[in-house]
Amino acid sequence: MRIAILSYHKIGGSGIVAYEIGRVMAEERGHEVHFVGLEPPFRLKENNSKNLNFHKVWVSDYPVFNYPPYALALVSQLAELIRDCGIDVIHSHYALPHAIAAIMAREVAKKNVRCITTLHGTDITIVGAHPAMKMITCYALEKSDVVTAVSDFLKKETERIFGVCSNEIRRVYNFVNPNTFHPEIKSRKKDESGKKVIMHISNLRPVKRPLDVIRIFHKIFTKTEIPLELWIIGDGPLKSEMVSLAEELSIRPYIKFLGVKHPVGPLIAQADIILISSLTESFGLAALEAMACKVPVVATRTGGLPEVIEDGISGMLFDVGDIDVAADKSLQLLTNKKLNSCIKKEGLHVVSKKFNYRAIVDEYETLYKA
Ligand code: GMT
Repeated sequence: MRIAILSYHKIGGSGIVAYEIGRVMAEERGHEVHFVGLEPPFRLKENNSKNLNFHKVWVSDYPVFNYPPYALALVSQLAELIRDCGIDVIHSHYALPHAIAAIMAREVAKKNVRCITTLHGTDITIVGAHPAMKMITCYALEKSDVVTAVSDFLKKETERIFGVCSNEIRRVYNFVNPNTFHPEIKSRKKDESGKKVIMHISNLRPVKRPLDVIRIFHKIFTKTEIPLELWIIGDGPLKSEMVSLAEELSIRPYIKFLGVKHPVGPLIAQADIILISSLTESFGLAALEAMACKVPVVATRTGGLPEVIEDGISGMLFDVGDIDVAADKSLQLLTNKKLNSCIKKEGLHVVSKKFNYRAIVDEYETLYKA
């Protein structure tokens, strides 16, 4: 098959998942994959597989436009690709504008191309649900041949927001690349002083509640003698507020802001705990990445995270904003060796069973062919 994959190919869960689906389709299944977007998937640089291609969307910045017309340029250039390369399937990640662009490009090219749309979260819960965007998002859901959502939570949320549409939404979970995320991927040895590293990875936006991470770390810090450090991976609008709060709580010297990192697997594998404090997460890919590296996760009981983590079995959950419980559960993981090792083991087991990458790619391949 010739498959076009549309996504925001920058650092972010949906771009990573889109790239990994394309990579497996090309490398392991022999399909011809064409990524289309404003920038190439960042992991594509390390891959020279002959079946993987990237097509940059060229957008006019002619001054008459208040905003460069990305969606229109994408439709036109995708229609060309359908015509020139004989695309069979377009897999759109992030509904807006990708699902609409796919449907329009199929019309423009006048070809019978299968349109698969994968919903990732904020494309539905924030952007698509906005009254100004609701009708076009609903149209995209109706006109796609198949719509998938990355968790049962997101499937139900989409049905609640848009009502039951003629297209049944299928839940297809996310997965991680086991070559990129595994326990032996550490790039440095753990600190010999016995120091424990608590890590948070996100784009530091309000939905991630990164100030809670500082508060939770502070609480743990005041309750134990164990030497601790907090490593923040990623960057975003709340970074300065995090620094101020850390200074106010006198814990700034124990916090490292490492910025955006790539590859992130070797860093994750060095952590003793991954802390996720989000208000909502349709899936929480960072949790699965940590579990694949055998690092225990302490995360909020919200959105799709309870589908990824079973509390006390494959990780720890706490209610959004409950700093005390998050700190207590983190301390249990730092001090109770048996619990720590059971949770790590079960986390890794879940990654290879419930979120098995081959089984998930099989599901997508079947949907491409149906
Ligand atoms: O808004 C974000 O957090 C980014 C967004 C994306 O497009 O990458 O993440 C969403 O998709 C990821 C991959 O499916 C999920 O792991 C994240 O949970 C989801 N984010 C939210 O629902 C907030």
